[in-house]
Amino acid sequence: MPFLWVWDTILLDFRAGILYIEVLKKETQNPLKTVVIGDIHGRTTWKEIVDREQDADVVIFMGDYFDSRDRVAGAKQLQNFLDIIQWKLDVEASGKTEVVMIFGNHDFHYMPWYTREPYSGYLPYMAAKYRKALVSNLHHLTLAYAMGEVLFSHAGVSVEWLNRFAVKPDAETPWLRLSTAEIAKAINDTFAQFPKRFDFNGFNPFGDDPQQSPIWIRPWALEIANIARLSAGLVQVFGHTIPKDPQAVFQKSMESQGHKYFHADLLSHRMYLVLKGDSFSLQNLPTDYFNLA
Ligand SMILES: [Mn+2]
Repeated sequence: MPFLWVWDTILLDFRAGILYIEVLKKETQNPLKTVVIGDIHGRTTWKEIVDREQDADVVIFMGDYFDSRDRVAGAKQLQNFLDIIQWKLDVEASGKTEVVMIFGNHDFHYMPWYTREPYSGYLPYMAAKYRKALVSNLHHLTLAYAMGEVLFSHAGVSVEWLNRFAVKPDAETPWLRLSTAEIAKAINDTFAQFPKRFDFNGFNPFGDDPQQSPIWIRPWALEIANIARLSAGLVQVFGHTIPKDPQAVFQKSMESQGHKYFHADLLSHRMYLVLKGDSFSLQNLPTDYFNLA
């Protein structure tokens, strides 16, 4: 029955056509929305962001929950961290939003294994309380998070640090050939087994050193370390370093021909990043007239 066969095929193709268009429509109309919140440092600005962005599918905190830059009292910093944890538990229980909390260098010096000199903002009289809060909530924190080809970490991931310090699934495969998810897993496995490998290393006092760790490296060192040595499609999002001119830095990231690097330490500018599908945008919070610096 050639006619029916042809008819059937057309119908099937037609059905497949409709299905394809529908799937495509769904993806372009309602892509995954990810909201990226910069380094906290005791600030409650994250509450304004999550209030505005209630349709977010994923909310990512870039770390550094402690060590205020604007004299937020220690007890308030602690409460703010616990508020973030509680909010994470609440929205995750609702099933609508996934919350990712990245671990930063200003959280690292309160951990039990840390034996070196603490750095700026450290509060000795709060250290035991912060340590307890961090240790008991460590399962909520992560060093690296992969979403497709986008890799989130506090400061950025350098292949030089990976080569020297990371627990690698197999020694034969170069990092260039590993997926973003495999890189994130290697980083998190390293933290679970050898947390001290995230310590400050290298010679530049500011951290601008290509072998510096994912909680310490600065953008310049990160970019030069990775050229042609990590997958060209990799996009990295990091906090840790406040860009002076967020708009200009964002524009430069958008126009980059190689790896793309997005700066997300934007809370002090009252800004944050949104990733919808695979397109990034820079968002402004309304001016806070009660707290103008
Ligand atoms: Mn930092």
